[in-house]
Amino acid sequence: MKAQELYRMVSLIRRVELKIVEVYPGDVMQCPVHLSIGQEAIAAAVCRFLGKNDPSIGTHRSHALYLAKGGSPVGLFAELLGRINGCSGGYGGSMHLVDLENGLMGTTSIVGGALPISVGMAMGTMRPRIACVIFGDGACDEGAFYESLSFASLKKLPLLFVCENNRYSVYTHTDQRRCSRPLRIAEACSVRTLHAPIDAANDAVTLYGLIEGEMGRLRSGGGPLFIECDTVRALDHNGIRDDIAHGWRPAAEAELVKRYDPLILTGRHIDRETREKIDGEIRDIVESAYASALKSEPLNAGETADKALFP
Ligand SMILES: Cc1ncc(C[n+]2csc(CCOP(=O)(O)OP(=O)(O)O)c2C)c(N)n1
Ligand SMILES: [Mg+2]
Repeated sequence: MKAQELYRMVSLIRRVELKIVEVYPGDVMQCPVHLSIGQEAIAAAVCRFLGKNDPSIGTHRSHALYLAKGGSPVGLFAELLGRINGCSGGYGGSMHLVDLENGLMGTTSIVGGALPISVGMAMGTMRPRIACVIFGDGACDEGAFYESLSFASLKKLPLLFVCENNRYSVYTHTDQRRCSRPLRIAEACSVRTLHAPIDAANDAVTLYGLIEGEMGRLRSGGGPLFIECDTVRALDHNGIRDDIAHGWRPAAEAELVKRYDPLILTGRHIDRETREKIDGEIRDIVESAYASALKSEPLNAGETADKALFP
């Protein structure tokens, strides 16, 4: 049952992202998009451990987090289309998703910016609730990363750090940067760590099993947990192009994308018939969500968020 639910979420994230890929060339979405294709299993598995009352925050690449936290596909599509029933009222776009009802406090495009905010969220969180932040390897090049780990460790905060290590900050590989294995910094700050190599991190069922044993300690005041998930980005840093085919990342990356496809790895835990049934249901959900988002009213041209929210 758990495997089916995890597969359903990976399938939902993939299908939503593919819908964006399909419609984006028509210029209907006026915001940049950073797609999660290739990395879907991480949010899917992590968010199974989070309830609506566990505040969470993400980055510029957070469609997967929004959906896995329970956000509606209509709210996401409408946000990208700049419609008033978007999850952020149509003002935020892809990088600024909010869903307070489900405990998604926001997502931010400032690399590393979510980390200190998550520390504040954890400070205001009462046991057994926890806070969670999902961020990329690029955030580990920021000073705020060190400060957040250090403070969370010192105060034994109930904070789940999840690093999606796709080894790239835009097109710069971790080999050319300061920190290729972020969990070492967490270890240096006496934060408990867990490493998910790509075959585990891109398989939601395996990743779920890896994390499961750690959640009791985290929820009962044992201090923060840092999970580093190795993964691979399937498409361009930003937008819908295939940057590997354009030569912006080495061809070997395409091999990783193929070999560690989260939909295939997670799908191996259930039978083909069930997989096809789930995929069919998800296809219908996503198509009708997009159609419904398209019917939502657009924002008034020229109106600013402050005027709309605080008239
Ligand atoms: C403080 C800051 N510096 C630079 C940027 C430009 N920028 C946007 S995304 C990005 C790369 C982020 O890489 P990573 O954190 O690994 O996330 P990924 O895109 O790989 O998911 C950069 C440098 C930014 N948004 N904020
Ligand atoms: Mg990265």
